[in-house]
Amino acid sequence: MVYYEACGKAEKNGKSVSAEESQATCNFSQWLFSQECSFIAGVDKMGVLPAPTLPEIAFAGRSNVGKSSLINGLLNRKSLARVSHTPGRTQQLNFFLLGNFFYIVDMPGYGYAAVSKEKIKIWSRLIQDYLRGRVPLKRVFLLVDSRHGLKTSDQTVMGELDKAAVSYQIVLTKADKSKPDHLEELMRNLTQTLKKHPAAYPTPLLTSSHENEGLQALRETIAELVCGSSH
Ligand SMILES: Nc1nc2c(ncn2[C@@H]2O[C@H](COP(=O)(O)OP(=O)(O)O)[C@@H](O)[C@H]2O)c(=O)[nH]1
Ligand SMILES: [Mg+2]
Repeated sequence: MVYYEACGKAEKNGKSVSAEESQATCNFSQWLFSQECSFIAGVDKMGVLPAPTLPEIAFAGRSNVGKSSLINGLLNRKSLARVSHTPGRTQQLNFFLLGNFFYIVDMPGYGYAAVSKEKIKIWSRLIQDYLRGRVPLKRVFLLVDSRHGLKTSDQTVMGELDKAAVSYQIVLTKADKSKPDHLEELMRNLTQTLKKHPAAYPTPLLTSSHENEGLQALRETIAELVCGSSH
C-alpha cells in the first residue's frame, strides 16, 4: 500500500483508472528505471547516431537547469551526470541505453552567460541534424527552471522543435525553491503559452530532484511513451 501511495494519483491522461491499473503502471515504470543504464555514444554533428532500432527520449535545457540531477533522480543513481560532464562530451548528444529498452539522450546545455549566442548556434545546428528524420525520438523533455520560467533561449529552442515537428514537453525543475502561489501562476501562464506551440505537449510537469517530487510521474510518462500502455 505504501508502494502504491508513493506513486501518486490513480489517474492517467486526466482519466481515472483502477487502483490495479495504476499500481501496474507504477510497478512497471519503477522496474524499468531500475534497469542497468550504460553510456553508448557521444555524438557531435559529424558523428554517427546509433542505429534507430529502439525508442528514444531526450532531455534538453539551459545550463544549470538541473538536467543531470533530474536524470540521476529518475534512475536513482549518480553515474549519468559524471559521463555527461566529461570534457569534450558537453557539446555532444550523449546516448545512454536503459536495459535493452530505450535510449535516453542527454542534449548539450544552452544559454550559458556570455557565450550564449554562440552556444545556442552550435546547439541549434546539432539539434537540427539530430531531429531531421529521427523517427525513434518519442519526445523531448525541455527543462525549465521554475523560478525563472521561459527565457529567450528556451523560446528559440521551442521554435526549433515546433519547426521540426518534434513532440516536446516542458518539465519545470527546482520546484522546492518557489512558493506554491508562484508555481500556480507559472503553470497557468505556461499552459496558455503552450497553446501557441503546435509541437508542445499541453501540460508541463512540475519536479524537484532534491525533494523527489514529480519524478515518479515523469517515469510513468516515459514508460508509457517507450513501451506503450499495455502494462
Ligand atoms: N533546490 C534545488 N536545486 C537543484 C535541483 N536540481 C538541481 N539543483 C541544483 O542546481 C545546480 C545545477 O544542477 P545540475 O543538475 O548540475 O544542472 P545541469 O547543468 O542542468 O545538468 C546544482 O547546484 C544542483 O544542486 C532541485 O530540484 N532543487
Ligand atoms: Mg549537467
